[in-house]
Amino acid sequence: MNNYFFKLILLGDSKVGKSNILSQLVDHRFNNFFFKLILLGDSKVGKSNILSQLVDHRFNNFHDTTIGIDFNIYTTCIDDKMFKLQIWDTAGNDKFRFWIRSSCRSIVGAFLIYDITNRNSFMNILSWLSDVREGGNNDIVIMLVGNKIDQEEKREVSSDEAILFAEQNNLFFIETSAQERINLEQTFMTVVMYIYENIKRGKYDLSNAFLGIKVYKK
Ligand SMILES: Nc1nc2c(ncn2[C@@H]2O[C@H](COP(=O)(O)OP(=O)(O)O)[C@@H](O)[C@H]2O)c(=O)[nH]1
Ligand SMILES: [Mg+2]
Repeated sequence: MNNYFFKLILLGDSKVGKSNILSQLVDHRFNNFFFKLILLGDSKVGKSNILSQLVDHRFNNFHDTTIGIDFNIYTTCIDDKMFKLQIWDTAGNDKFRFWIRSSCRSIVGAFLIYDITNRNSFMNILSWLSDVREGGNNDIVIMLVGNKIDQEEKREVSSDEAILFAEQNNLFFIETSAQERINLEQTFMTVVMYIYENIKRGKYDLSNAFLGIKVYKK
């Protein structure tokens, strides 16, 4: 439980040490990989709660409007490797759309989230997808996420329909409940493992600063 939330920014020339100041402040652990990911989707589909449940096991019954764009850090382990995920949470309204679109530029993975009890939020996935495909790099890994499966009786989007959409658009697909903490780790692990496999297969040009991946050498 936090009493206050302050939003601060680090500014300065490239290579003055901004990122290192932040990572040493937030976590002192050694990481092997750093991935930059983004959560997209209409307002109120549950993006901020998916992130806060994943990172802090915290669920908020009220919709707390995300200010523009925000991020949280989640650290996970596969085999003997540490992965630091910087996960960007966005406000789903049009006021911030330009900002969100330009943020997609340096992202390696995106989660397109809709609310299974709100058909409109599913219909809008197509425009979130075009933001990612137009703004992001070609190799971006994308997962379609149907949230709020604890509200089965109010469901407006069938799993079959979403699976078909995911297949047609070459997306991973999963259904979650932020409230009940269902499938949250699996959602992120699926994408992280796929990116990790791509790195091992040499699919990425790791010298590209806009790739959204950093590989740390010991
Ligand atoms: N029943 C249910 N409600 C949820 C779930 N996830 C989020 N909510 C609720 O949906 C509303 C919007 O959630 P929020 O995370 O702020 O959505 P955002 O605008 O996409 O960040 C809040 O009232 C949450 O309590 C879920 O998995 N199940
Ligand atoms: Mg939010």
